[in-house]
Amino acid sequence: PFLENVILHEKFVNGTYDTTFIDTSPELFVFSKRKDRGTKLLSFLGYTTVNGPMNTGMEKKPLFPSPRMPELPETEFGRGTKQLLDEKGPEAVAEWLKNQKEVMLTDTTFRDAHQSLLATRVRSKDLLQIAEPTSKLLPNLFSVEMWGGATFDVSYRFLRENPWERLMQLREKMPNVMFQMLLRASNAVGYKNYPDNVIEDFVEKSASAGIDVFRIFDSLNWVEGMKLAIEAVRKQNKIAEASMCYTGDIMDPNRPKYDLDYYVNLAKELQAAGAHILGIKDMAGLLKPEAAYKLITALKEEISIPIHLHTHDTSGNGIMMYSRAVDAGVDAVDVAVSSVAGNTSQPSANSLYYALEHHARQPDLNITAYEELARYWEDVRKYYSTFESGMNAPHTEVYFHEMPGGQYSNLQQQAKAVGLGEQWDLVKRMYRRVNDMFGDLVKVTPSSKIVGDMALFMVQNDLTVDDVYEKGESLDFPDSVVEFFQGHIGQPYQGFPKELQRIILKGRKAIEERPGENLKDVNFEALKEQLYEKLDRQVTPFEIISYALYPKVFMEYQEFVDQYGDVSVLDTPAFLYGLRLGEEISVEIEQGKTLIVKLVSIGEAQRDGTRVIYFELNGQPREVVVRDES
Ligand code: 3PY
Ligand code: ZN
Repeated sequence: PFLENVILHEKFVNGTYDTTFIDTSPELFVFSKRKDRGTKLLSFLGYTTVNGPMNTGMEKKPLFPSPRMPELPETEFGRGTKQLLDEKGPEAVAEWLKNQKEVMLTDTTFRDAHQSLLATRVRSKDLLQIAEPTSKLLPNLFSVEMWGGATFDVSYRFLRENPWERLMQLREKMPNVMFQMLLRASNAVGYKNYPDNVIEDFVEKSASAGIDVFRIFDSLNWVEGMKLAIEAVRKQNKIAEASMCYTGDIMDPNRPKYDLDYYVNLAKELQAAGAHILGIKDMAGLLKPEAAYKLITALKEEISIPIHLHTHDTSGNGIMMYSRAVDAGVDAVDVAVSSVAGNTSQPSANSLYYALEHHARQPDLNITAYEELARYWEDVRKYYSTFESGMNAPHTEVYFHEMPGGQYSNLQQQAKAVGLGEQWDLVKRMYRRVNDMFGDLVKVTPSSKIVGDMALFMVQNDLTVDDVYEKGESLDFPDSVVEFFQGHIGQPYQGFPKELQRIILKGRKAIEERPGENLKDVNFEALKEQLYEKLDRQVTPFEIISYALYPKVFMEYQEFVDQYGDVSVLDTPAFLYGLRLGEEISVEIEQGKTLIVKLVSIGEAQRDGTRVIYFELNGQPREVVVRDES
């Protein structure tokens, strides 16, 4: 904020400052609060105009047509599963689900689809605009998955918006269908184990802000690590969908670790732990059609709760797999609107509808509505093209590397960032080798990140598996790998490979108990005081839990808002690319209050790395100084 104050200072901008400038300008230390909302927004627009969507420099802003909106029926919201849950409770919903003849659908467009295709970058504005049509056109959905996973972190970190506001605003616009989130059990929406009372509080806040179905998983399928989260959800009278993550191949006799018995036993344990619904989380899309048939058939015989199946369509076999799962009696499956479906995302709702035509269990949905929603998403997806992974055809190699749909583009970015972009194929092969070396793991956030970190480490340092065993004593392994072998994210099925554990830990202590048992409860009152001091204002309970989960990310977000204001009001092209020369946009900063912003010109780069950007704000000339990061 100090730099921003300095470079926006009139004397500085006009070049009339001298060496006493800082000493004689106390206003420099009155941080950005004095800036009005218009100036803040111009500073942001100037910055993003100059630095582009990835902070890699000015990019030519493409012309985006306004997204095509579906025709909105002039009807009330149809009654949906939300009403059923609120009136009758979670057991009744589970019973109802089991009794449906048709396969029920969860639409993941608002969460996993864009987490998997667009690095989770879809902004609230684009979700809110289509929320009411979605809710009115698709009242028969089982649920809408719209939160959790990476959406929490990315909202604050990259989109600079408040994830709680997203949840609450969507809730207002979608009152009839249950909202679903992905909860990483004791890792909540983060990458590490949190103290028990943080998990309990986070679940309570999420439920009160609008979440109905919690899909809970542990990244090692360690039931011990899931029980607390399951209990916390049950306490809120919401639906605990405890999930087992699918890895390996139950049909492959050479891969006996994760066989049919393994999953059946796991499902029974989850049922006993209090699951209302069993989730099967096929996060990489490894479940093949005949395996799905066999798995669901066996589970239907062995457990009494309904089964909800999630997959990623990376291989291109998603629809065929769902078709076999439907034959075997799966109760619900996850799909996305067709234009953001397929590849690393979920299978297409539209395709499944037609694939099951004349099948007794064809989903009951308004296909015309889905086609209209697909047009909207086709247009919105273009905004975010810079975040696409480049995978645009079926990718059966996933059966080999087993990387989750949500990780693929992420790890690819990470590889590029450390200069391994050209060696991506090698990184993928190494990912599998690391998996095997680590004892064949379930790979999903955060265990997938640990495997990815190790793979990058080995490729970067030109190491083979033998090297790790032979030279391991002198290698400085990534922190996430060390913590994993210490047991800090839980215990893998059949334990750690002992010799490797010894090499990696170098005498550090490993635990076998639940990590949460060793973590002291967070003192929320003390956190509240701390935040009050830091922010100099009253804080909400939602802010306190966000700070408990992501202290650094949360504080950076606050600093950002201090400096630039609420940028969630901008349309996405302006948010990502800024303005074209001469372009004029209107921004509604609050109801009834609109700013008209025009970009007039961009000054030359200064020696200090800044530029002056000339705007018109409501017809008045205004200029801001921004840092050119390129
Ligand atoms: C997440 O944890 O974010 C996932 O989507 C895992 O598949
Ligand atoms: Zn997923």
